[in-house]
Amino acid sequence: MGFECILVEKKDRIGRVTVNRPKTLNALNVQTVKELITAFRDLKEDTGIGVVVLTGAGEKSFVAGADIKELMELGALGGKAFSERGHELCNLIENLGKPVIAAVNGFALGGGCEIAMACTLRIAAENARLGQPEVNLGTIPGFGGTQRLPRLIPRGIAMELVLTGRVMTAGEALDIGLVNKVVPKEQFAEAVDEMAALMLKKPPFALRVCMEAVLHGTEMAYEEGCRLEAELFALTCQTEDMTEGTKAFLEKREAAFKGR
Ligand code: CO8
Repeated sequence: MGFECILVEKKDRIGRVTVNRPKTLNALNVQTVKELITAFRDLKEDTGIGVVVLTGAGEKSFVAGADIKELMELGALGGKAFSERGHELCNLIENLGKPVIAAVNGFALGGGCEIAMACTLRIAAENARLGQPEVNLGTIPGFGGTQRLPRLIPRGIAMELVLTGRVMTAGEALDIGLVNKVVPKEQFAEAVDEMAALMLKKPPFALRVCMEAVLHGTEMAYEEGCRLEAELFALTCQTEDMTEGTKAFLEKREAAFKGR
């Protein structure tokens, strides 16, 4: 696949996607969003890939938001289409069926913070800065930020962040639960790989249904969520990997999962 704005690498069951527009701090133009959708659709279908890592090129930025030059010229119809494309991408990432780690290596602002929130979890380098500064441009988060932020962190804090556009340090993002971990820059790549390796060892179907239960179950009434959990639990009981996992425990050995 020939891409202009992103890099995709597949190795050792990890798909690595890098937004590659360092001159604009990896801002998302229409082309980048289009390419990300193509890449993530492929990674979803690729059964050889167990975990995906999303990051930004260069030392300074994950994604500094939508490309402000393009935003200026969108108009109402263009704005709606761009926002819908952003939603399509974020929903695709969120429902990929395999863990997606946002390796937040710098600025994750506006659409950048929103894409990071659509990922399964977020590891931030110490220099990362996160926030929803759209209000400073006279607009609002348009890639799901008004919806995902208050689902991830307390609503009052989410409201403050979108109303003030305040940019947070990685440490503050950790304190409010927006990121899972903050790591010194020198250990960042290693920490991301460690997290990917941890999840690659797990049975992929169990990972998939865990994510489904959390993502969809928490959007339902409590009883319905529990029903969904019971159905998904029952499905795992029919897998070879569950037979292997339980057997390995009783035989006091490490399980050898086969993804079946
Ligand atoms: N878009 C386009 N170019 C950008 C962007 C961006 N989002 N961010 C940075 N750049 C460019 C700068 O213009 C600059 O270019 P040049 O060298 O040609 O002047 C280059 O990247 C380097 O940036 P700075 O010189 O500003 O670097 P600093 O280290 O001084 O500052 C900041 C870094 C703080 C990240 C600063 O660049 C900044 O504030 N950027 C904008 C952040 C922002 O507001 N993001 C939100 C954008 S809006 C959005 O994401 C909405 C999403 C939903 C859209 C819905 C569609 C309808």
